Amino acid sequence: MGDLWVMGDVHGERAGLRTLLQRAKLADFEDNWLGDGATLVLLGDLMDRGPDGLGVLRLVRRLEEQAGAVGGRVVSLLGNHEVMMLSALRFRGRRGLGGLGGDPYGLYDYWKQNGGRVRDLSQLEPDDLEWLEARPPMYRYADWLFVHADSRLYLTLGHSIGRVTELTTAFLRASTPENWVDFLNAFAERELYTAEDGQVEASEMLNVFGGKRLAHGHTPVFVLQGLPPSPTMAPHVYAGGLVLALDSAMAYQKGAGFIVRLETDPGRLDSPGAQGILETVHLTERVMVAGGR
Ligand SMILES: [Mn+2]
Repeated sequence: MGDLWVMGDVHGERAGLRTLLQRAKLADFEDNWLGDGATLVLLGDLMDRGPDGLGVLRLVRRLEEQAGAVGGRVVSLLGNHEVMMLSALRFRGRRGLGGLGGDPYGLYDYWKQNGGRVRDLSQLEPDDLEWLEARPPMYRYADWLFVHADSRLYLTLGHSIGRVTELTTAFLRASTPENWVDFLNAFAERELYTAEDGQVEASEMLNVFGGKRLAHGHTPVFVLQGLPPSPTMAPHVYAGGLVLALDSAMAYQKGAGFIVRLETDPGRLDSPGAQGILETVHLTERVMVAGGR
C-alpha cells in the first residue's frame, strides 16, 4: 500500500493547502502531483469562509486527475458546505434563479451566512457542479473509516458505504427543498463522539461500516478540546482512542493547518493505544529560539 495522507476542512484557504501539499511532497510548486502511488483523502468542506473556494476545488480536481494517471488517488469527500453550495445554486443560483418555487427556506442566505462566497458560486462551471454532486460521503482505506462530520447522519442513511453513497448521490440530484433542509440540518450536527457514550457511537460506526479507527473533519480540534484556537493545534485523538479529529481550523485561525500521514500496515491498529499517526506536517512550524549561548 502507498502512503496515506489525510487533511480536514480547507475552507477556501488555497495558499495554505498548496503549502501543506508541497511540504508533504504530494505536489510541486506548480501544482503538479508528486505523490506517485499515494492516497490523499480530503474530508470535505473545500470551500466557503476562506478567500478562494473555487481555487481549492479546481486544484483538488487537477490533482485527482494527475494522481489517477500514475496509480495514486485523491479522494475528496462530501462536506456540508459542498451540500450548502449546491443548495444555493439550485434554489437561487444560475440553475434555479428563482426557479420553480424559488427558495422557500432561504437556503441561499443560509449558505451565505455560513461563509458562502458569491464569487465562487458565480464562477462554477457545469463540470464543477457535476463533480460536486458526485462527492462520496464516506471512504474506507486500510483500517480507517473517513467521514466529514461527527454526526449521526451516516447511520440514519444506511448501513453500508455503498447504500449511503447511493442515497446521497440520488438526493443531491433530485430532491424537494424540505429534504434539503432536513439533510443539511442532520449534516450540520456535531460532537457526536465527545458525549458520554461517544465511544459507543464510534464503535457502532466502525461495526456497521468497517474499519478500526474513524477520522473526521467538520468540528475544529480546538472546539473539541475546549481550547482557544492557535496556529500549533494538532490532530486530536479521543473517544477511547477510536476517533481522530482532523479539522485544523484553517479558516478560523491565521497560520493554522496540518496534514497527517496515517498507518496503513494491517494489524497495527489492533492495539487500543495505537493512534495511527505516522507524521504531522504543520503550516506553522514551531520555532525554537535558542536561549543564551
Ligand atoms: Mn463541515
